Amino acid sequence: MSIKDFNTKEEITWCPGCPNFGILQAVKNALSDLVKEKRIKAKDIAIASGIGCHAKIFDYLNVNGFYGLHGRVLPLCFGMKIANPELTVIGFGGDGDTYAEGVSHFIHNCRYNTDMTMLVHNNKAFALTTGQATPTSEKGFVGRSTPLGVKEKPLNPIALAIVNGATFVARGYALDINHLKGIIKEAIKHKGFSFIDILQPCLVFNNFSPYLKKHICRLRNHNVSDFKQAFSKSMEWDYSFEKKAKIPIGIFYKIKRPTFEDQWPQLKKPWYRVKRKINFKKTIKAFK
Ligand SMILES: Cc1ncc(C[n+]2csc(CCOP(=O)(O)OP(=O)(O)O)c2C)c(N)n1
Repeated sequence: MSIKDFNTKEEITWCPGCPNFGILQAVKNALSDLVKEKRIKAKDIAIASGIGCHAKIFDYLNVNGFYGLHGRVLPLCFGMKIANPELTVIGFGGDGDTYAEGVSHFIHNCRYNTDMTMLVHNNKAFALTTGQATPTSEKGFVGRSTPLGVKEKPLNPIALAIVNGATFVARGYALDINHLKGIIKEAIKHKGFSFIDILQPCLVFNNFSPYLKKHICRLRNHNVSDFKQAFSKSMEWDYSFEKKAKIPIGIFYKIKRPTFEDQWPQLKKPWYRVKRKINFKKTIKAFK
């Protein structure tokens, strides 16, 4: 399947130049590669999205899936994977979606370690609703809900994921498409819960690309299976805009741990392939 085959006919309504285009391209490139390399089957890809600018990606990718509710990407992904463990499940959330409304799902899915991938388009703002602060907004961020500026410390999703048991944790940059494609491929190939926080400045409501250009660096000489090293690297940037900060991108943590589905005998049998005959008459009678 070529990259073009992942296109849909939908008109793309992101703002011109939005870094979400970079994420879309990186995802299409990664999926096309993985299909060609026979690592995944296109028909088995199932995506889920939240609600927000990020979620429009659902309409722009020619794959199966479920356009979800705000904050509920992960329960959908979890359900799809448990219903059919043969699927390649990928979730797309916003930072508001995942770290505000959906933060409890995020923490628990790190613990569960179901074999699926979560991509967060992190623009440090609720963008579709015109720029309110999210948990990853920097201290001082002035938006529609915070005219006096955010007073709290930002949440660090990389550290949160590592501490709570995610087995693949990475950070990418939406405008570094090739690098991001590489991380997405590794995340999908990983057996377990893989999570990528993708920095995606919003050109209208929170354009921090000039800051990123100065501070982003690649993770090098880093042992991805060392918990302490991964955690310490995750703390190098606290999502604020400090002048001296360095923002590492790449894979922070990658380990093997039994997946949720591997530990349930019921899910090991291919019960999901059994064709069941539903007796509608009996079912309707039961509800009368
Ligand atoms: C339960 C619920 N709460 C609030 C909303 C309103 N809402 C729709 S989109 C959105 C902002 C989404 O922000 P984010 O998840 O960061 O994604 P982005 O638009 O930045 O990509 C909000 C608050 C909603 N649709 N459902």
